[in-house]
Amino acid sequence: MAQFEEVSVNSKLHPKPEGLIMQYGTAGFRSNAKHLDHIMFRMGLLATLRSKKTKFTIGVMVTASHNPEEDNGVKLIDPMGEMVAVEWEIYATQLANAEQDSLLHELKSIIEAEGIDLTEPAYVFVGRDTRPSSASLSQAVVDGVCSLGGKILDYGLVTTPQLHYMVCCCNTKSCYGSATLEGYYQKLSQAFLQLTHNVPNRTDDQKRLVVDGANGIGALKMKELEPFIRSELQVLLSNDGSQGKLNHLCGADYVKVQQKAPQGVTLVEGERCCSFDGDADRIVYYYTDSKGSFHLLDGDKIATLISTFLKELLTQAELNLQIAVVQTAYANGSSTRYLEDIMKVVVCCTKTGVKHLHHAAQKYDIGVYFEANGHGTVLFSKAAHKQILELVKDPNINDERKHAAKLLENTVNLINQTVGDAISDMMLIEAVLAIRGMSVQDWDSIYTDLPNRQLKVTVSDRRVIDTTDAERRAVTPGGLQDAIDALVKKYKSARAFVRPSGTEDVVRVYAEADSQESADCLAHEVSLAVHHLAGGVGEKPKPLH
Ligand code: NG1
Ligand code: ZN
Repeated sequence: MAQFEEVSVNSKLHPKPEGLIMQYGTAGFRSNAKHLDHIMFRMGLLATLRSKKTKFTIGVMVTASHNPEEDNGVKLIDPMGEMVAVEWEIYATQLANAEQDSLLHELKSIIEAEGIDLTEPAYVFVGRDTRPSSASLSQAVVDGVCSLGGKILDYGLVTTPQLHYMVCCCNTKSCYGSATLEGYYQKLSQAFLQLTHNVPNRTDDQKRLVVDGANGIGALKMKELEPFIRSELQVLLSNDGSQGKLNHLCGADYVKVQQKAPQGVTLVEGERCCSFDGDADRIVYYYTDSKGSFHLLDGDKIATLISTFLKELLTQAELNLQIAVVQTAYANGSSTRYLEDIMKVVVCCTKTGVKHLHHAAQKYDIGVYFEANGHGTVLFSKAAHKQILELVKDPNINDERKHAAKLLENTVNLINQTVGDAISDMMLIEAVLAIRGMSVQDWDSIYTDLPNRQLKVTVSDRRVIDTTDAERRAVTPGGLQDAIDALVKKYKSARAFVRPSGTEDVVRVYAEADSQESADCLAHEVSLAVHHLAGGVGEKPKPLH
């Protein structure tokens, strides 16, 4: 067939370095940008097949999120804006690793296994972040799509969640919104303004927010959004990409892991600040208190704020909908305890990676999911959304119920339900704080985080670590879990676990305990156990103090 001929010719322009093996991981493919050209071309091919198979538009986002600027990556977006189905992750890996002369064979075997009719049309949306390598890599995706006769809409520079949003809008025939940047800003900002504009007594201080754009795409998009929301929120943008390097000493990952303010942000006592990551699908908040201590409000605090707000609204609206919070093993123990014991909310724990949280959240009327690192959103089931809309229109209910229903309706419109979205989450958090008249300190004091520490250990093959129980226990290598259990016993209120990263070639170690010193010691001791029992490479991990 002519199409295969074209694939064959064009793939030679995007050759695979022989022997290079890559895995479609927690967030697609990620590595140094110089290894990715062939991967991009092939993901263009795969997205085209996925579109032909599903008869929907598929998205391809070129980004490496919070990784260093030199890296890049790619992930596929399924029709409703969710991460691509797991079975197709396997095809992605097969296609990516096929040597040049077996690419067509691999492609044909996917077509056959899925019974794909190549005469079906295919539509692919492409987007990219601000990395220097992203423009040429996204062109490689375009080449792949065109080689199989697919049609492209290239959105150019967009945040990851914006591209997810576009895909969902397109495939719902604009029911979710219009598939343009203007449409995205209009929908979200209107919901935000409706939530906030009637809130009494908001001072200028309360309307001000410092935003660290990580020198990335989020900063560009905040500039575009700003005129829409100016009347209710004054955004002070730093790390806007005009000088600094992407994610370098700034951004949500830096702030969360280092537990300190990013470069370029001078903390003023009590002033609310937030940081986006490199593709603006994560957000964390922070402030400094009168003693100059740094306070981080991460994904767990965000989930708590939002779920508490929603639960109150459901009570006021007299709506009987089940709300649940989905977390991962990285959720701070204090947050889980607060949600379960005080808020009486259902909490469930899944494996790391947004797709796991997203799927778990879909099981509830309202599923609030956040990773501790600040990636998250809220999902409303179709039935829940319908009940909210019916209540808003019901002429026979009192003002309090109507008001609560209206707030719920605007919350549904404000949140990007396709995936975690720093811009959308930021506006929802700002709206909730305004409506509830809370300062950032009030929010922070809902519960106190247990001190914690995250470390990385390099091992020769991180796949030797296999886990169970939502990654909270290591099954292999033998003896590792027993060693961790023995170490945890030495400390008060302690917990620790290890898992292989899906985005970096390291093993991650997490520990929490009743003091920072204990958390640090425990994390270090667990790192030593990993180094010793799981094939550590190089020097033994050094103590933190
Ligand atoms: P890995 O590298 O698998 O730990 C990291 C984050 C995930 C997720 C992905 C994708 C932590 C501990 N892990 O995954 O939560 O966000 O990146 O970006 O933050
Ligand atoms: Zn990201």
